[in-house]
Amino acid sequence: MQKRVADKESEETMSLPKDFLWGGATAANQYEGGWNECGRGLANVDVTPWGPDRRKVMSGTAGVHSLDDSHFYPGLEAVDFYHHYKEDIALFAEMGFKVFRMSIAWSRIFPKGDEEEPNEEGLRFYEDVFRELKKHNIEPLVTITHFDCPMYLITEYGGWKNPKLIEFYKRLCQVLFTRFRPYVKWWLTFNEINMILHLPFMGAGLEFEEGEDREKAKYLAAHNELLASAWAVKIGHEVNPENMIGCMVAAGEFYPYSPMPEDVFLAQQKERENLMFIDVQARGEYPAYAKKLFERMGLDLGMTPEQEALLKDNPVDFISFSYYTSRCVSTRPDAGEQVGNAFKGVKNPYLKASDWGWAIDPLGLRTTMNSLYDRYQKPLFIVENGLGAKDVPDADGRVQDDYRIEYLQRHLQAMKDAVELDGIPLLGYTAWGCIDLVSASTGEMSKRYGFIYVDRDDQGHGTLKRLKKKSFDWYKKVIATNGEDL
Ligand code: BGP
Repeated sequence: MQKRVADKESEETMSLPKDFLWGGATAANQYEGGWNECGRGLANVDVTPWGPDRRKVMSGTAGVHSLDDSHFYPGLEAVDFYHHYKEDIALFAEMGFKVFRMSIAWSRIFPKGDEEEPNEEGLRFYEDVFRELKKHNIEPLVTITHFDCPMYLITEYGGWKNPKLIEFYKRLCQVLFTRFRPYVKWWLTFNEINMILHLPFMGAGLEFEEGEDREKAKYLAAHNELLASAWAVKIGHEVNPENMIGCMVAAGEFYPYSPMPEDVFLAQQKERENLMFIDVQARGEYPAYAKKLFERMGLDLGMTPEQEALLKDNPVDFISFSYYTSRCVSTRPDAGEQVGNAFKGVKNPYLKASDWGWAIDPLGLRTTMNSLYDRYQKPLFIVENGLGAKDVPDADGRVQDDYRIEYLQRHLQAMKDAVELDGIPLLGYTAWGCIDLVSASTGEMSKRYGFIYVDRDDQGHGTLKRLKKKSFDWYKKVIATNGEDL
């Protein structure tokens, strides 16, 4: 008897939990399309062009407010989930998804952002999607905002710099939590909230004026989002105590390029930039180093005792994150080629990289999970991970994406090691861009992540037909065996 109990225990500790949430992740702005349907208003993501100007616009240094430019495709139509959701959800169900991550387009619910009443047609669209998911026993995991802000809130109010946006966001949350209570239990407040420091137009609708102190503006906007996030947790728990509400950060370790103490220190500073966000969302207060930084910057957040209590009393239920790569940093200008995207770093000589220069580092995922759990002791959820690649269908229309399978196998093994050998409580795993969608960094279709190929190119040509890639069958098997057979 004693032995049977011991065997059972080791069986349980040696595999992923039975209710592990396997699935895939998307975002409205990159997937949904239907940008001008059912009364949806214009959003920052609609006026972020692809091509050479994209970076400038995303970082808030080139204001664009109208659509008089053909460069805006393909974000506007994306891959048209708006009209294909039934077909897509059936494919996710075929793979065995337990969970599907998606986001709400804020301007579909409040077209300008500051209205008193929501747009019923927009609510109905998401209700239909949730019903369809329910039919297939798939839990929605909903990101309230994923790089998404109504354009009117930017032009009239200045984006998240303005604390009025907290009120508008609260209204959005109240509507979503109440209306979708029968369908949605899993929520994320802001996608990659730390991205605000790197891509402030995408992350917070920020545009900078000549001579404006950008650092101050970014941290102020971040503070407003952090307060809004705490409100979301509070409102979400009041509406339904069963709700599980998480924060979401762009994670990935910063490695010192060398053992030079200056490099080690720099890596720690970079790490702290990200941890500051989770500290507020999970522990309810800014870390001491952030308070000192604000002092040096001359930034007064004007925090009231009520706001302090709001943050303290409403920590998130779990910590979710995206993980694609680790970064290597150095203080030495001659340390090597600069690589990476929003987070720039030095090329890591020990790692291969994707076609976009993102270092492939499966063990880094396990390190990241350990670091996060050591610091916060909250359950984790991996809500983005995957390999962006230029997939080309063969003569039979099949994408033989063995490279993607290999990337995912190695990352899932590292994830399992973190759970099974390090004891990390992990709620689930949603592979990014489970169906091909528009890339956030390039605005193009040709950087693909999916298990499902979508016939659409960077110029907007293509039938939008969905085709299963080789990785589709592989992921189906992974889910069916609860990750035993990678
Ligand atoms: C994250 C975003 C996603 C997604 C992903 C992949 O930063 O949350 O929206 O796009 O990165 O990045 P990319 O599309 O640039 O390859």
